[in-house]
Amino acid sequence: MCICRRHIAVAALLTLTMAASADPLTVKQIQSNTADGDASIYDYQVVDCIGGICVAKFPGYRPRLVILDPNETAAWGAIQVKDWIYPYDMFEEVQIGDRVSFTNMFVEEYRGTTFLQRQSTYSPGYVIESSGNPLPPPIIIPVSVIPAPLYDAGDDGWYVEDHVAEPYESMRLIIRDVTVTTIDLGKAVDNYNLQDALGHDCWAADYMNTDVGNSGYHAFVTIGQHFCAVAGVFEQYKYLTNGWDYYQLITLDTPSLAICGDGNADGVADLNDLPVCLDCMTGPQCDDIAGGCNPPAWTFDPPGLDVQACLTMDLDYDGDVDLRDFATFQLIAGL
Ligand SMILES: [Ca+2]
Ligand SMILES: [Ca+2]
Ligand SMILES: [Ca+2]
Ligand SMILES: [Ca+2]
Repeated sequence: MCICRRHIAVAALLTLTMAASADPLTVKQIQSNTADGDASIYDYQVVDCIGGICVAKFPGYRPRLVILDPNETAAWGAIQVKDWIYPYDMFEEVQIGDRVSFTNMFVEEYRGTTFLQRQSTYSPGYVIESSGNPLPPPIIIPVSVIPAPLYDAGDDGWYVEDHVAEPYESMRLIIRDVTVTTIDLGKAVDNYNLQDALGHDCWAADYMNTDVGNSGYHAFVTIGQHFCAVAGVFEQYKYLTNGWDYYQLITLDTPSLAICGDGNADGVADLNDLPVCLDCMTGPQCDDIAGGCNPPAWTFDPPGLDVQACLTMDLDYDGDVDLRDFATFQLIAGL
């Protein structure tokens, strides 16, 4: 992806002439105040931001942090922050689990996703407030909330019907019980369609996935593959003059693609996954609540295990890992 010259020129101009003057904004204020349900009204402005916890990092063309406000974990709570200044010391210094605040950040709507962009004049532009904070768990949402785009034969384009998914932009999401039905979709021909048991579709991609390399799909992504859960950072890609407006769930690593019963994320459910199944067994605290746990078992999964690891073991999708799941695990794993 390249940045158009106009953006660079405007950003350069703003760095010379603008500094944030109002009170610091929350991530939610930047994201949720939109003109059209999508683009932030702060686009092209320079703002201070209270920030949040770094929950992911992506060392791409312009390295970026994914920041989640721990007080806004249900919606509108996340934003990506681009480090525009070589040698990218903000990106290098900020670690996952750091709480970070920002000053004099240029708000940029780029291809449908809202970014904060670090500026040189007001460097460093960020303060690491604390480190080692627990990461708010990704939120589980229905596939129907993040619908795939629809094909428009009139101009050979793919567009979402509306921007109902916008509140989840840049948040870490989990969808459950989905199957790969199509690949090679989207602008970069790297999207795949995930369909849930009710027939709802959404798009995903693996370009941030650390276990994939520079391009292509994770090895688990093949047509017909079912996942107990798929986790990722949610993004929009919009390029209306070229026929695109869609949202995509970007997986981050192998455990993001959680195959049922495959607790150790090696692609096979077998005896080697039994320890994860036992670790995730939630015991009697979940047994007396109809429909499973409240809160669900994955919110108190064992330290050192990804949320997705326990989701590989909730084989009836009811929020817990109990003896019924264990019985199914035995079947899947051939024990
Ligand atoms: Ca957007
Ligand atoms: Ca946005
Ligand atoms: Ca396994
Ligand atoms: Ca269960």
